Amino acid sequence: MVSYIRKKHGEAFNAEPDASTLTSSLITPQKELYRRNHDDIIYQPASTSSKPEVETDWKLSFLVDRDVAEHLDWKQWKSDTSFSPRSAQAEDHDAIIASSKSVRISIAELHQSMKEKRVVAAMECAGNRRADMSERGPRKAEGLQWQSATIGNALWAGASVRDFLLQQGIPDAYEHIRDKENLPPTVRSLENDSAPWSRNTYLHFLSSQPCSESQSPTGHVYGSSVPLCTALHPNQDLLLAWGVDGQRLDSTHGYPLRAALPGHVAARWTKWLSMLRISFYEDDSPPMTLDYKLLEPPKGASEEERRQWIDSMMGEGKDEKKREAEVAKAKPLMRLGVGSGVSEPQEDDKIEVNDKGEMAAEGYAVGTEGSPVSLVELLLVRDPGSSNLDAMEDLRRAANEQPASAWTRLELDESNSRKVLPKHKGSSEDDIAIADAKEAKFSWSWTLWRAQVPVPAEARGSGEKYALVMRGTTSAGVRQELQSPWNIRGFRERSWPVVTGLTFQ
Ligand SMILES: Nc1nc2c(c(=O)[nH]1)N[C@H]1C(S)=C(S)[C@@H](COP(=O)(O)O)O[C@H]1N2
Ligand SMILES: [Mo]
Repeated sequence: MVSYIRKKHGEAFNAEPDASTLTSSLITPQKELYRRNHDDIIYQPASTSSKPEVETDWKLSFLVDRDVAEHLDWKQWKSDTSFSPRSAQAEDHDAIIASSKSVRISIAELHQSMKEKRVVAAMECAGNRRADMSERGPRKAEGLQWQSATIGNALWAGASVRDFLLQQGIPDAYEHIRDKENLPPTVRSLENDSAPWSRNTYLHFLSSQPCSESQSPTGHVYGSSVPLCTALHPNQDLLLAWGVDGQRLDSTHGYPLRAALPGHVAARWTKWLSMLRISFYEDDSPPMTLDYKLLEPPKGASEEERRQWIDSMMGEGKDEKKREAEVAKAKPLMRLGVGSGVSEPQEDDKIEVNDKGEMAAEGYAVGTEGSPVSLVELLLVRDPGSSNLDAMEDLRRAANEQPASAWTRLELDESNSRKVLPKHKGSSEDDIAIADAKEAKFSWSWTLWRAQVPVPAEARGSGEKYALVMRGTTSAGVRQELQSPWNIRGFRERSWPVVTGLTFQ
C-alpha cells in the first residue's frame, strides 16, 4: 500500500510516498511514484486499459527554427497549413511559426515507426530532501518540504530521442565516432566528441500544460530544453516515453507522452509532451528561466554578509529587484550528481540490536553520468546533540577522518541490482514490468542497499544518542559530496545523510 503524504500547493496534485515503502522494490511501481504538478492534470486516457498502446488524438509537433533548419540543411519537412501548436512560446510565438519548418505526428504513428526502447532510470525532484536542508540550514528553504522520497526508479518505455531525430533527418552529431556503442554518457564526451555544428543548439520539450504556479505574465506552457548534442548522444538514453513499468503512463504522470531524461533533474522531464523544437536558444519557459535555479549565498562571504544576502533575497524584507537580477544570472539546474537517502533507521529510533551486535540500515543511492553507485559506506558516530548545518558539517568531517576500515562497506554491482528484482511470475502487470526490466539497461538505475552495521558495545542500553552517516561512490569512482551548499529554494541536497538521535537496547 502507498501511504502518500499529500502536499498542497494551490490545488495541484503533489504527493510523496513513504520512504520505507519506496525502498522495498528496486523498480518503483507507477502508482507509488511521487507526483509533482505545477498546474492541473490536462489530459486523461479515454479508456481504462493499462496497456502501453495509446489510442488518442494527441499529436506531437516537431519544429525546427528556420535559421537552424538552414544551418543543418534540414530538408525533411512537410508544409502543414492546419498546424496550430497548442503550446505558445511567449510573444514571439507567431514569428517562430512563420519562420519554422514543422512536422506533426500522431502518437499511433510514433508507436508504429519507432522501436520501443526500455531504460531503467531514477527520476528525482530537484527538491528531494528539501526538509533536511530547511531544518539544518540558516533558514527554511522555499517550496514544498519534501522528505527523501520524491524520487523513484522506474522502467521507462518509449521512442529513443536520438533515433527520432535521426529519423526526422537531423544529422548525427556523432557520425564521425567509430565506436558509438561505447561512448561514455559524460559531460566530457558531450563536449569533446560531438561535432562542432551541434553545439549551441537546443532541443526543447514543450507541454500543452500551462504553468500557472510560476505566475508568469506571458502565459507560458511548461517546458525544458537540453543541448542538441545531449539529445543525439548514443548513450544518454533520452526517451519520448509512453510507458512506465509495463503500463501506459497514467494521467498524473503525463499520459500520453512525456520526456524521460535519465541523469537530468525531474523538472526537465516535461509531461503531456506536445512539441519538440530545435532552436539556437535554450527554452525560455518559467521552469527554465525562473523556477529551477540554485540561489546560493556568495562563496567566501562572511557570516554577516551571508545573513544580509539571505535577508535581501527572501521573506518579508526582500529586495525584488535584486532577486530578479540574481535569478536572471543563475543557470537552469540540469543535473544533481551523486545522491542518497536512508529509509531505515529513522530519526530518534530506539533500535533492537541483533544477536551479532548489529543494527539494520536500508536506503537508496543514485549515481551520475551513467555510472550507478557501486560502493555504499556507513558509520555510527556519537550524536553531537545539535543538528544545525555547522554541527552536521563537523560530524561529517570527523567521520571522513576515520579510516575506510572503520566504515561498513557494501560493494554492489549491477548483478546485485538484478538480483533484487523479484521473480517473474507472469501474472500481474507488475511482474511484466519486472520481466522487461531484466533486459533493460541499468546505467541510470538507483542502487538499493541493505546493511548490518556493528553497534559499539558501550552504546547498548546506555541511552547515549548516536548518529548514522552514509555515503555513496559510483562505479566510476565519483564520491557523493560531503555537504551541499544551503540555497534559498532548497534544491540539490546531496550531503551525506545523517540520521540522528539513535539509541540502542
Ligand atoms: N507538464 C509538466 N511537466 C512536468 C511538471 C509539471 O508540473 N508539468 N513537473 C516537473 C517536475 S518539477 C517533476 S519533479 C516531475 C514529476 O513527475 P511525476 O509527477 O510524474 O512524478 O515532472 C516534471 N514535469
Ligand atoms: Mo520537481
